[in-house]
Amino acid sequence: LSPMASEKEAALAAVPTDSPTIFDKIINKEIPSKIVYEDDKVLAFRDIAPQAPTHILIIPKFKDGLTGLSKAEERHCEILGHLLYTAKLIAKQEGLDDGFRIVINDGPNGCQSVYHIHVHLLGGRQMNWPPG
Ligand code: IU
Repeated sequence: LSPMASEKEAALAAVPTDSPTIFDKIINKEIPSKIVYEDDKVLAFRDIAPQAPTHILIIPKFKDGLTGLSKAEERHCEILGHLLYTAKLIAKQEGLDDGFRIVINDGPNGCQSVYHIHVHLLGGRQMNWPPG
């Protein structure tokens, strides 16, 4: 299986849940990750299966029901904006001056495998469109 196929399989096997996920363990530093940015609201770390030279996940420290974008409520607008603004700051920090890609996978069709909202920041190579 290509890495992309196995990620799709992981996504299709994932059960949407509001329970804690592996990302809570990363936030609590119970399991190690390569953290590139952190403040009181968000954490950003390198994806363990990078799909580009730069592949970083940006997540809220407090999920607050935001398992995925499809669960967003008006109260989440501030954290959603903060996640995107953080992506921009990290893109700059990573030297992605020629551009980058932001992805939020949602649900089985979107290939979401971890039910704690996360923004993918991908860069360092030419991206393609349409996506797979
Ligand atoms: P997705 O949008 O839910 O498909 O993305 C989940 C990502 O989390 C995926 O790119 C994984 O490689 C990544 N990831 C990780 O970085 N660390 C982990 O312990 C696990 C998944 I599980």
